[in-house]
Amino acid sequence: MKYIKYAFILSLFLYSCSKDEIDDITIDPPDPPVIVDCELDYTTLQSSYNKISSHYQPMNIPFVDYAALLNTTLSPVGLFGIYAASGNFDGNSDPDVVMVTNNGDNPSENEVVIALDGIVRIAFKSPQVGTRKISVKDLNQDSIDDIILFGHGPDVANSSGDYTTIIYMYGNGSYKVAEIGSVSGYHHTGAVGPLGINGGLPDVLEINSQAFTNDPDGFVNLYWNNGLSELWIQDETNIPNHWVARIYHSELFDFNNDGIMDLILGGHEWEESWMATASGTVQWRTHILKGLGNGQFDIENPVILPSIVNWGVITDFDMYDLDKDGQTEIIITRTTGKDNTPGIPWEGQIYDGHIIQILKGSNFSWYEWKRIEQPSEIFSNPTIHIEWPYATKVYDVNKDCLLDIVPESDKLNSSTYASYNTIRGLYYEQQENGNFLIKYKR
Ligand SMILES: [Ca+2]
Ligand SMILES: [Ca+2]
Ligand SMILES: [Ca+2]
Ligand SMILES: [Ca+2]
Repeated sequence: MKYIKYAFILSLFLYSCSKDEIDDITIDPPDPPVIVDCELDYTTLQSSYNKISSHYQPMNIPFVDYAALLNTTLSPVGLFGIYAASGNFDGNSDPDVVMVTNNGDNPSENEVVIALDGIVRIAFKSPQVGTRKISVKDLNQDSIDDIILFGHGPDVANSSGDYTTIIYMYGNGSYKVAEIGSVSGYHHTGAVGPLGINGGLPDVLEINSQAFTNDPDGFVNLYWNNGLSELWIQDETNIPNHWVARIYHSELFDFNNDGIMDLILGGHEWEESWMATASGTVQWRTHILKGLGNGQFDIENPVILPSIVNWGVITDFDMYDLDKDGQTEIIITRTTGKDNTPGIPWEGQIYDGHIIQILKGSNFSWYEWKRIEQPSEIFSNPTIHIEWPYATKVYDVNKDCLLDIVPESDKLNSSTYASYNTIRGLYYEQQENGNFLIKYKR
């Protein structure tokens, strides 16, 4: 009886409504099925041995506005850059970030700033004049990442250089800064991983690309980890100083899964006339040196990787199985460069734009699989050039569990850097068919 009464009242109500109002109260179609985001576990993307290399960075997060974290505004004029790396610097599962400013115009203002769980907690004057690479690895086996700074000092010929420096992080926001390098040098790059000197602990390899001038018979330095004592012993590899005269980027990675770290190297991929008469071989080609263990590498048989004409400046290496076929791909980030170009941004000539080259292969046999081309406006827009992506990130941006490629730079990430507004959020989104599409995360 009660229901009949309600039905009667409802029918009166419906009768009193116009047709439009009746449409308004019709029942909506059922919701489309909810698509659940796919969450990649970044710790599963590398083999257990390659997790001991500083290439392994499961806490990487893209699109961080480093300039905003530092409360600074980047300028298109002058020599100021922010170098950054992610890690676990406080022992919890939220990503932390370390930033080091490299102010070529006023190096005394360089600082190290560490944000824990997104909040700036540590800031101090940088011990380096020209930090150029930050590696992250737990060096003292306390399950908290430590920070390794490679610096080249003033970015000039015959540079006074920088000492390789470690920032030990102790988890409660406390830290210790230690210069481990015994040689101040033009360390544009370096890498951290077990070199087989003292068991499986990560060692530090620093690459001084100017060392061949004052130490032409010398070899690339390494520092082996004496473990929990945080003591470092200087040693050397068998890589001659001349060999790395044009090497500005490097990573340790076991390409052939033999449990010995191999070394991928690149920088300026062109031959200059002086090299022909140099007292040692300058290996200007992008290449892999097979690791032989005990800090030694197979110099006699470098694995030469495919070059790209006029895109000869290497800015980053990444190794991931992008297409889930069980084989690692090598992702090489490049910007423009060739012989006889001025060393400043020069439209279309040097340090202008980027290209992502992806190699397929296995062990020590590699071929170019594909190139990812930048949006055309990067080349046509004269205000976008030198801020090349020095830290490309491989990351699943759109949460479909396919790895995407994010070409990052301090300026591209900075919301206040107006000249880059049109390309901010740029990434290359992997599709099911293995192609990468230009996309923008807004
Ligand atoms: Ca954290
Ligand atoms: Ca540690
Ligand atoms: Ca190997
Ligand atoms: Ca693959």
